[in-house]
Order: sequence, then C-alpha cells, then structure tokens
Amino acid sequence: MSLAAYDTLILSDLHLGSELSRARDARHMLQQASFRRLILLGDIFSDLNFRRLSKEHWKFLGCIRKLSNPKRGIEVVWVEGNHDQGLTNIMSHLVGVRVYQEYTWVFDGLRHLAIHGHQFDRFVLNNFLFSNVVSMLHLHMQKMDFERKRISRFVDRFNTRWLRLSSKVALGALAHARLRNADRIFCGHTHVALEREHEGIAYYNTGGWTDSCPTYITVDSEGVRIHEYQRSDDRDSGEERSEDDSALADFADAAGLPEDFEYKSAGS
Ligand SMILES: [Mn+2]
Repeated sequence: MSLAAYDTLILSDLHLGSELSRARDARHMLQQASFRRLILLGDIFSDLNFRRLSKEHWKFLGCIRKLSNPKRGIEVVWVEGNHDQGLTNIMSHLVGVRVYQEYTWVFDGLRHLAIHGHQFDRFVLNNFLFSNVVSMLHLHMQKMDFERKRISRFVDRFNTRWLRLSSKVALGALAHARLRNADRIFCGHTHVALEREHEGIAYYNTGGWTDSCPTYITVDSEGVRIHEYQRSDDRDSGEERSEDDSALADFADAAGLPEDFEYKSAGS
C-alpha cells in the first residue's frame, strides 16, 4: 500500500456550471495527486442550477464521489462558499461528503482552519443585491461571449482588484484565526492565490479554477505549498452542455445510484 504524498489537498472556486470552470483540469489534478484529506473550500458550484452542468462538470462530481468512498480512506470535506450556499443536503447525498461552514483539523501539532472567506468580504455582505446583479451580468456575459472567454476572465480579475478583496479577506481571516486559536488559516473566494504571515499566524488563499492559472494548496510535514496546475496540452475543453440526461446517467452509474435515480431536488 502506498503512502499518501500529502496530508491535505485544498482547492476552491471551481464554479461548476460556469463556462469558465476548469473542471477537467481539476479532475486530472486530483487523479494524479495522493492525499489523506481533501478539502473543497467553497464555490465549487457557480449556482444551484444543475442544468448548467456540462458532462465534464458531472465527471468532476463523479470523481469526488469515488474519492469519498470509505474504502479509499480519504477524508473528503466540503466547506460551503457563498455560491454553493444551500447545497448541504444535496451534496451529502449526491457525492457522499459532509458539508461544513468552517472546518478545523490538527496536523504536526498545529491547528488548521479552513473557511471559504466571503465572511470577511463586507462588500458581499453589505451589498447583497448589488453583488447578485453583478453575478447575473457576469453570467450573461459568459453566455454571450462564449467564444471570447477572455473578456469574462478580464471581468473576473477586474472585479477582484476593484473590490480589493485579497487584502480584506486576508485581514479578516487572520483576525478570525486569532479568535479561534488557529495557527494556519485557509480561504478561497478571491480567486487570487496568496500567502501571508502575521504575528505567528499563517494565512493562505487557494486561488481558483476559473482563470488561466489554476492553483491549489497542499499541506504535509514539509509545510504548506501553493501549486500552479500545469496542463499537459493547451486544448480548450470545448465542453458541450448536457442537453439530455446521459451525463447524469453516467454520474449516477459511477456513483452507484439506483437506475431509477432522478434528480428532483434541483428545482426546489
Ligand atoms: Mn466566493
């Protein structure tokens, strides 16, 4: 039996359902890595409309389902983000993982804490309506600019800079870690990978999987490392929408769900 290379692997902000989601890359990365614990640190979904999921998006969920099989001995946890809020029940049934608001664990005698990070983004909290309008506009742009995805990517980066999210989330997270007596705190949400230390507490941001340079974080006895995912080829995914339910059927099959499984809870 081979030993897991990493104690923990963390990724966030895959935004399944969005045209920009790099679901296939994320799945390939997970299939190549070896770890004892996997933390999906929020905004794995873009919204709760399952009709937007492409075949590759379902394949990613199938991969998570396999990883969470108790026989694998891997602990898979889902920490809720602002985009996948309300998925708790669906997720625990669909892919067999537990959902947390924040998750803590001890490794190497250090207290680790994972929380998505929108909790420290006062703009999202105070301007809920405005944020939703921006999200909707963004989604429409993605649809219209299917062939010019770069524009949407630019909007992503522009939003981030405009809101000065990176620093805000880092500061809020460091304060939160102090309150919770954590030595290391991990967030996503900003889509910008980052590492900071303040008064003995280390902050890490996992970045995201909607941009040209997807990132993830690993924790082992050597410490914490931010990795940039390198794809082996530069083909664009060219994913088709799942007009029929064949992708869902594949997923249901891989997930070991009964043949008469129907997805009914999505619309409610
Ligand atoms: Mn978020």
